[in-house]
Amino acid sequence: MPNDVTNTNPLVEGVVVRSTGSWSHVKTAKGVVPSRASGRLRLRSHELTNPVAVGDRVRLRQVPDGTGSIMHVHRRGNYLGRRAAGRRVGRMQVLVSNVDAVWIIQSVALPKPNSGLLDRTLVAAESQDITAGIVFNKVDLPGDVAHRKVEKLRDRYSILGYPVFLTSVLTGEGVHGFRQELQDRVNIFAGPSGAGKSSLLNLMEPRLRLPVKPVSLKSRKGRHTTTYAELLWLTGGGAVVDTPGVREFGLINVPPESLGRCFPEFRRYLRDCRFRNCRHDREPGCRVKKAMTNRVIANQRYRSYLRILRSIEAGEADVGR
Ligand SMILES: Nc1nc2c(ncn2[C@@H]2O[C@H](COP(=O)(O)OP(=O)(O)OP(=O)(O)O)[C@@H](O)[C@H]2O)c(=O)[nH]1
Ligand SMILES: [Mg+2]
Ligand SMILES: [Zn+2]
Repeated sequence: MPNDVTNTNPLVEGVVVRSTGSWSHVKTAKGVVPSRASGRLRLRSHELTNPVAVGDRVRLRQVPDGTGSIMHVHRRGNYLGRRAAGRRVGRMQVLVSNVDAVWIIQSVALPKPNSGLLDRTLVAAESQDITAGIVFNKVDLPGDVAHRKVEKLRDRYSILGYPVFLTSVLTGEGVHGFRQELQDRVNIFAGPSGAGKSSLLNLMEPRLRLPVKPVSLKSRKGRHTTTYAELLWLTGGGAVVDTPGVREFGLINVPPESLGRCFPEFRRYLRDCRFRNCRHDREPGCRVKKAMTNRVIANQRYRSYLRILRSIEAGEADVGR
């Protein structure tokens, strides 16, 4: 914390466009100001690992050395957040705030699709009423089995109303249609490392020159090339937040009784369950379960729901221990 911050330094409004640990870049009317959260702000936000996230609208005090001290974060319209991993478990890591659309980018292979990660990210978006969509990238890669799997996934999710794009950075297939969806919105690219989030952005906006790295052939996983979240402007309007790849997406701030609402295909049945607080698990008279038995709700999605429910219930039990 710079000690030359005084009340006489000017206050400026801005938007956080990059977040790297303790430093945030804030775009103001006078340019980008590297800034840190004020001590008071850091103290007050003990339940977050990052009191300031990309997308936040903030008020900062300018310091003569050209940096800023973030005094206030304006109320977030929404956020995409996950349970922080490691020692900070139990706290929330906000990946981005004030977004219009979350895009979950996965790949046909290298790394292969992960529907658990997909469903969890969708739940995080749904819990905040953020529009979500899915991209399966690298359709140029060979492999009949992999392609059939992706086609099944496309059908499973597009029937729920999620836009699904099949793209290739190598051939350009599908990229134009996807690019149109991004226009004039603030978007976030989320997904596992190596799926091609930064590559897609480079293809759409070559001037960005974001670093990309080949997937490890040994582990068949990405190498965590993007190391911080950054808001990047699109030509003609709109923006994308490129994020570091995630291995897992722990949910936080999603109470077990509201998880069903985060599954769009469950919603029409929720009112008809016998019990108002039905968790659609072992309760008698559960309409969601009946719809699953009647194959109106996909078995995979219901199983995914149960897995997420169990993990949230286990997380709940952690509290106060
Ligand atoms: N064959 C093929 N390779 C691709 C495609 N898109 C990206 N790649 C390759 O996949 C690797 C990983 O791409 P990145 O763009 O770094 O992936 P990322 O999702 O940004 O990864 P992180 O930053 O680690 O989260 C690079 O070697 C890319 O060249 C594609 O459509 N087809
Ligand atoms: Mg990247
Ligand atoms: Zn039920």
